[in-house]
Amino acid sequence: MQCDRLWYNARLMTLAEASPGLGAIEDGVIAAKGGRIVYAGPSADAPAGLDAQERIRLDGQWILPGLIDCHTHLVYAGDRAREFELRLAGATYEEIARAGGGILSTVRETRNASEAALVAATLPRLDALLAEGVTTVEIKSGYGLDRDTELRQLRAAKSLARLRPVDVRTTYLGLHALPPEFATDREGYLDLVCREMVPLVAAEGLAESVDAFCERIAFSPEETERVFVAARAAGLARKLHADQLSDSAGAAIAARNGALSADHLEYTNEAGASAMATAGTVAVLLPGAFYFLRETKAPPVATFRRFGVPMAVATDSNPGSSPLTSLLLAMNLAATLFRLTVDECLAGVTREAARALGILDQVGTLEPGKWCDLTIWNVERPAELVYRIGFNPLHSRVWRGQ
Ligand code: DI6
Ligand code: FE
Repeated sequence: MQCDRLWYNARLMTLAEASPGLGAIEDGVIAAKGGRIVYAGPSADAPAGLDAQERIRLDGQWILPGLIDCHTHLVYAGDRAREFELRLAGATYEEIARAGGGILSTVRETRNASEAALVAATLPRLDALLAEGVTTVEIKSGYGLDRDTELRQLRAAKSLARLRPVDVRTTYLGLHALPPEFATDREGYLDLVCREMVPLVAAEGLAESVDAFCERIAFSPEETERVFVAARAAGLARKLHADQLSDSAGAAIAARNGALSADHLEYTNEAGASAMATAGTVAVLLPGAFYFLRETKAPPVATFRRFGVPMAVATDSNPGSSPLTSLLLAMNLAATLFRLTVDECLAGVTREAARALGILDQVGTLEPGKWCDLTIWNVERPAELVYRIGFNPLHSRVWRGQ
């Protein structure tokens, strides 16, 4: 079989579910044609006559699937360094939010930014992720909260995929905070989001999913259900910021609404974890926010394991609670702070992150038929990717076979 490109003399972590562990293969080969994987396995089992226009000999480097950051708020204007200083001086995240700072301060700056300005502000953050091997990134809106700015944020996010070799999955996060012009009219804002915005972003193809911040400082379980009903009617997937700062029954709401994922989950209870397992809802763990807000209650990882809830790891990159643009560091934090195993971390930024975005049939593992998105690492053991702090051993990154 004649292919476009072939990597050999490599070690592979395929992450294929049928394989034991993470599917490690010594002396492996990957071949790509038309951007897709046509073979990934031991060189001894490669189909006879497998050849390629370009043959790349590696030096025993490890090849993993391209990394997937499945929860970010990458597109915004300004920063919140001043709030960071206030928190260092003793103010809490919730106090700052209730005083009109927090998310709403980023909303003010984002409303004043053009689409070009948003793209320009985001590119350095995106490039930081790509430099560590990210090949798919999810990006949420939620810093506009009015019609035009939310659309602008989503368009800016989509346009990043035309500027860089990366797949961008977008999520409409209308229920992130109550915008000031609706401060005395929650019902009016819920109507705008559920009746106008959700159908609009679906019709314009600007988002694949709908998310909400279900929290006592944000939106209630009932309000969350309403936006989920609208999302389902519009044919959009559901995701949820759930149980981050308090137990709001978010995990159960996400599960009940067939959400792809419930994210954060520090305060999730056992019933919520059980419901997630039954629904197949992925637990997206965000240790960057836990660390940066100096939270003390870690998500119930042992309970997720016991019920068989799949776990992903993401940066939650955002200006307020997780100004983090390193998925490698997110893995280290997940291991150190949440006690995830190395294998759970590596699966959490590949296969399980793909599952959390509903694209596991396309990416997330090294298997024939999937996009050939690869990361090639200068490490002796893949555990080094989780173990090191602030060191990037990426040898090269392949997106769609290139
Ligand atoms: N939870 C978070 O951690 C971020 N959004 C959310 O719903 C924080 C966003 C911010 O503070 O700007
Ligand atoms: Fe978030």
